[in-house]
Order: sequence, then structure tokens, then C-alpha cells
Amino acid sequence: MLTPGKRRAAGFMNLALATALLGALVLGVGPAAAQTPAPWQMGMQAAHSPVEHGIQSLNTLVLWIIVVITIFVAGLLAYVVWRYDHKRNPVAGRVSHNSVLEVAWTALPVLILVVIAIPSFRLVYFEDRTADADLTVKVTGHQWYWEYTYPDAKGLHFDSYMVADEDLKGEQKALRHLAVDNQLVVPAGKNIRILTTSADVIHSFFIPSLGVQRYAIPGRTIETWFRVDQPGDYYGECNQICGTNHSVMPISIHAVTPEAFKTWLAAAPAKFSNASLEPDTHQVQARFASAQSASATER
Ligand SMILES: [Cu+2]
Repeated sequence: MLTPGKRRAAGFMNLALATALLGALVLGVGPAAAQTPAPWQMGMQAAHSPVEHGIQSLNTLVLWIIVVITIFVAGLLAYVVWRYDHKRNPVAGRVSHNSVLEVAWTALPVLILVVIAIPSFRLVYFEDRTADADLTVKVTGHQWYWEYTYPDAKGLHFDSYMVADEDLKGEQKALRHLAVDNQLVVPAGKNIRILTTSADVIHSFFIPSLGVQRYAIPGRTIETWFRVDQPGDYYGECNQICGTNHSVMPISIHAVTPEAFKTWLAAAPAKFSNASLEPDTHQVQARFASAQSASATER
């Protein structure tokens, strides 16, 4: 028999465990957790790329600046309402100028904007492109699916369509409107250069947990990059209204170890019935080898 004290302690442990589990669920912690939006999610998805880490720390900085300004302005307003009420201040003052105050309320906002601008511009340039890409993927938006091309692998390419509700099986049911037939497969821990374009209208390639959001515009190629920090599944959606079926072009990224990626790349042409397209895995493998030896010497 448990004494009431022990029972209370056990209850507390259960509560703590449940809270921790819920926290892990909400934050998407854990290697196997798919990076998807969660019901009742309040914050952003967990960051899984250097760019997304940068975005979230800039967001935190700006949020705190906003909190301080809001408290300051609200406090000032409350004080003025109370202090200059007609009972406490029956005769209105005639002060109309105060040079010190005027300089301060001009200079201070400028200073705050500069404080925000510096990390903001740094992040914009950081997001723009990667100097040393290990792999390039061309992403083409279509009404209404994505096409992925690997120029380094002799142009291996395939289409990625959403799985319809009635075709969702087992675990996929939790991924309604996010599951696709062919995921974009990339190696984790490698710099992936993304080149977006479109075959028809403007789409947008958006993966929240990787900090990627780029327009896909017909006749143009726009560059960005990401480096997934661990193997797993990462989800996004086209977030540019692109027509009737705009909602059926999710993005599903499957990040695997570099070794598993090589295996996948070797088998991919057969799978996508592009038998004529022998992937030039040699070129990609050579690039991985040099990247790996470079990171080994860095250590
Ligand atoms: Cu679209």
C-alpha cells in the first residue's frame, strides 16, 4: 500500500513526466520527431539548420525590444492619464518645447533600429548562399507539385506529389496534407545549395524548421541553402497562393546520413525509371570525400 505522501510523490512524478513528454512533443525534440506543425503550437518549430537558429535568435532579440518598448509606452500612458487628470491638474501647462527630450526621442528610436539592423542584415547575407555547397538541388514549382533535380547526378529528377487523404496509410495519417509520394532526399550535415524556379506561376519553397523560404519564379533562378543538423523528416508547404490546388503541394525532405545518401543516389535512377540517367555518383562522392577530409582537418 502506498502512503498518501508516497502517492502524492508518485502523482507528482507522473505529472512531471507528462509535462516533459508534452514539452518534447511541442518542441519537436528527439531525432525521430518529424518537423511538422503541431496542434495548439504557440512557438516556432524547432530549428534544425544554422539559418533557422539565426532566425530564431533574431526573433528573440526583436521580441525583447518590443516587450521593453511596450511596457515603457504603456507605463507612460498610464502615468499621464493619472497625473494629468482634470482633478489633479486643473490648469493645463503651456510647455511646447523641450530640446533635450526632442533629441532623445529622435535619437533613441534610430539607435534601436540600428541595433536591430546589424544582426538582421548579417542574417540576410548568411541566408543568401553557401560558399561551399556539397550538393545542388534544383527545385521547380509546378501547378501543383514539386519537381526535384540533382544536376550533380547527371540531372536525375523526379516529381513529388501529395498523398491524397484516402491513400494515407498508418503513420502517414498524422501527416495529412504533408505526406508525399517521393521525398526530397538529402545528406544531413552537408551544405545543400537550393536553386528555385517555376514552370508556370509563382510558387514559394518554404520549410520552417530549416529556415528556408524562397520564391519560385518562372524564368528566374533564385538561390538559397540549408544544412540539416540531423537525419529525419522535415516538412513545409508552398506558401505562395498559386492556384486552385495551392494547398496540395507540400514539401517533404528526408535527410539521411551521407553514406545512406550515396546508396539512395545509386538506386534512384532505376526507381524513377530514368534508366538512361546514370547518376554521376562519382562526382558527388569525390566532393563528399574532399568535404569530409576538409572538416576532419578543421577538427
Ligand atoms: Cu505553389
